[in-house]
Amino acid sequence: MNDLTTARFVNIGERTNVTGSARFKKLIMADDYETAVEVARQQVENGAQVIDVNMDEGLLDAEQAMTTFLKLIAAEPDIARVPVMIDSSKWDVIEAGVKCVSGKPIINSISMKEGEEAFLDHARKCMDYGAAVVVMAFDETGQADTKDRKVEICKRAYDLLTGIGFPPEDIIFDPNIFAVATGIEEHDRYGLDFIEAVAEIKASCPHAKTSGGLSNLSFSFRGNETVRRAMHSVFLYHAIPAGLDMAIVNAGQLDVYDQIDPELREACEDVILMRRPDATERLIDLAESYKGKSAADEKAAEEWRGWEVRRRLEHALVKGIDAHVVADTEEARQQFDRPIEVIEGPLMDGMNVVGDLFGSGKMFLPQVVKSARVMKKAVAHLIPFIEAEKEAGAKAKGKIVMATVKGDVHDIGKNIVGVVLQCNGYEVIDLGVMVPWSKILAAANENDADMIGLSGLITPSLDEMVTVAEEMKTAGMTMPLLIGGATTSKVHTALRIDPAYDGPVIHVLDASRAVGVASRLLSDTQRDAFVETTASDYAHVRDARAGKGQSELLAIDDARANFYDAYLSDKAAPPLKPGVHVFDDWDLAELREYFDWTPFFRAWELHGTYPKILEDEVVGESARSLKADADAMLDRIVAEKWFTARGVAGLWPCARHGDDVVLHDAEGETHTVLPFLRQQVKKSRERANMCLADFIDPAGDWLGGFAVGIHGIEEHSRRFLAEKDDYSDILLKALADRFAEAFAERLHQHVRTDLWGYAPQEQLTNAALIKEEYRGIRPAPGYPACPDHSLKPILFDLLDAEAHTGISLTENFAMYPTSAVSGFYFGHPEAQYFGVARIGRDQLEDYAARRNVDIATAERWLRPNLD
Ligand code: B12
Repeated sequence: MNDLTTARFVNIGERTNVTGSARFKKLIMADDYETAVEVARQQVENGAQVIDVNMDEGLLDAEQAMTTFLKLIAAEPDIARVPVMIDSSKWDVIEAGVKCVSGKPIINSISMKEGEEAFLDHARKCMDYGAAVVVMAFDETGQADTKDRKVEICKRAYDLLTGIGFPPEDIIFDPNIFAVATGIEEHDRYGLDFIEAVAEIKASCPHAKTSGGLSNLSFSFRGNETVRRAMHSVFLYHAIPAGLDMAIVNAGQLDVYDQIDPELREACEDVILMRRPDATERLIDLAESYKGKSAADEKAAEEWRGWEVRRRLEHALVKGIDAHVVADTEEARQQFDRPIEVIEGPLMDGMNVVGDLFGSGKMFLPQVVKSARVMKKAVAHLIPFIEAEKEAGAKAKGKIVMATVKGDVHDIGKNIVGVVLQCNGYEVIDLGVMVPWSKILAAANENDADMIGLSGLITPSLDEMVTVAEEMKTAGMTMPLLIGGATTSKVHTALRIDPAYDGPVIHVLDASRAVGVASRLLSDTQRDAFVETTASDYAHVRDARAGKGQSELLAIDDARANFYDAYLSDKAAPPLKPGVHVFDDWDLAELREYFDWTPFFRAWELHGTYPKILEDEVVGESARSLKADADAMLDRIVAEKWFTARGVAGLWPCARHGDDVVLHDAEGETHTVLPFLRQQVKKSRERANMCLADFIDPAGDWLGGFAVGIHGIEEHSRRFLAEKDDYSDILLKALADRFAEAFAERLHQHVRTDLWGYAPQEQLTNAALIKEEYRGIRPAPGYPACPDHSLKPILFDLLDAEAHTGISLTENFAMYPTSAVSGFYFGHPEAQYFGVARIGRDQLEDYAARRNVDIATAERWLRPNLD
């Protein structure tokens, strides 16, 4: 498995299935939906990108259980962000489920079991729901077991489906993974047949996807977790390159291929690939010795210091140990004729090992960034010698100019990608943040760059990226343009950026994929095919968008009529301390106690929930080491007061006027209008078209606002960069972000218990705060419930935020310092988060009038909600 082949692979969470998980079944049977929802949350946190929900249990009312559960998870933003796979053998259950899902659902499954007519009837209904569909390789004569049957049935289904206009990219074939090593000879080919069938199906059914339920494979080894995990990993190792796009799997329970005991790995491979007649017997024998045994522990010995210097350098790079690197580099320099040979020889060899380990998922991001630090220190030691000899420096694989676009201030993601590319031998020219297009183009030309990489965190940056692409076109450039950052997406890149430029445009999801993309773009043999495939993929995304009916929208008046009818007599009492409150220097030691660590690990591409992630079998070691480094830096940040946490909170009287909330000062003389947006997507029965204004009483109420920012990173960032220590620089910024979020959490608590005071007795643990078990919400401009960033200047005026906190706004409404959060406080007990999603032209025009701006400006502000 390498990064290119695993890059597209999608894990489907399997634990919310009553037929596959005894625990989930028990929870549903006991009506304990609250804990059942937590199972879904854990799946997502453990990396599931889709969750499969199945309620097919004889003693259950499956339809009712499905709808209850789906409605509950739809209300949880961190679960609802991943698509749901509605899994049932009963069509009624599927139809009931589909109605409860607001995003694009995946139906699991339909088949030709009852003939073509029923198959097409179900397929048409799936199309009506805009759903993707899993098609089981099952026909009138039964389930496909051989490769030929799998291919034949899928091909036939594909022709039938595309014949009725079913979008091919919404078809997911499941060619049935069956148990192997059962002792029955006919089962021996099952693994290999599946893998081979996947390759053929992908070749003969363009744009269709393939999937499978992985746990069946190892059914014969129930109770022997080590062997089951090894079998699953080995199977995916071969099936993904063959074209398997997704699988229903417990993502947290996969082993890293290379870390499986080689004897076991070979035995699993023999069985899955049917490499020898006695494969099953041998695996069964071997399996005995793994019962109850956990993965072997490798002890890192200090003996490496005794190795020869080349090996020592490689070890230091792979392990990220910088303690002896300058001495070792010097020793190597003396052994070589020219200093450059140390870079091109042992150091690059070591970095290639790092690159390979990372690319194949055997090493994790924090370790790679530490390796880069070792490399940079070694190179820094050699540079004066290279210059003294007037030698040319080491030749890079390629040159990339990178920048965070104008109006945006975030750079963690860009910096991580930069480090990873440098580790792999690319020269990165980093222009920093808030970079206008003219500077990006000039730098690319002056440096004769091979490609440009753009980064952005907030939605206004998307338009800025289109501008860069347009200007590159005007300038007649043809070099590839890479697009990345939290707010970017393949769809936006395909719809808006790609058409604006004639050269290749590639969306890169994360750091792990950046090297694969860069190396393909610079490869003589792979470039053309890669560029062509990506371009046709994006063209396909555009066609699919153009042809596909999007979810139906209500007229804005009808959406308003279906507003959320909050029980207004429950509204919070007037605040104990109204007005604006300034906090110049909140105690950092206290804020540290309010950290939510999970996003910190996610920023380092370590997926899982804190604190469980520390014990995770795959990433636990990496997570523990990262946490230890973070704690050590935190001790210094607090003791030496590196940061200053400045914030402001305000509470004002207000009233709802339609979708606006109008705030007035104490005398009722001046008014500030806060216009909010309303959901317009047509809802299934009983669900409201929400708008934040719905939580405010038209007869008079209160609303709050806040802004918090962490000052002081620059000095330390400069110091780390001067020391060639990107690792500490990224750590510093990631911790500053944690402080910003912790401050937002702590200030909100202070507002609830003291300033507004509607929850004076509230006593919640940090875990409960992270789960938002308190009353009231604090939506931030840019977040899904109020997606318009342009509300920030209004909020900042109300709070006099710039004067009170030193936070300023860029032309695209990003806040500086970067680690900053601002938003509103709603105190009503029913106030909740939701996503505004797509809105209609009528609301756009209405909004422009309410904001007193022209349509083009409103369009620019609301663009992400108009597509
Ligand atoms: C943590 C977080 C924050 C942190 C810090 C953000 C940061 N430094 O990354 C804090 C708390 C400060 C924050 C603040 C805000 N945030 Co915020 N935040 C997040 C969150 C939860 C995770 C972001 C993260 O971890 N980044 C970690 C880095 C490593 O990832 P990354 O930047 O995406 O980079 C990776 C890839 O994208 C890629 N990549 C990045 N750049 C490049 C460049 C190239 C060339 C390539 C090839 C690849 C590449 O590789 C990187 C490494 O793998 C996201 C939601 C989410 N799940 O993404 C929201 C999110 C990014 N935030 C959002 C918003 C709105 C805000 C605020 C405006 C809210 C507010 N009103 O206060 C502010 C803005 C702050 C400011 N200064 O202006 C929105 C942005 C979308 C939008 N609607 O605009 C998001 C998507 C949440 C959402 N669903 O609405 N946020």
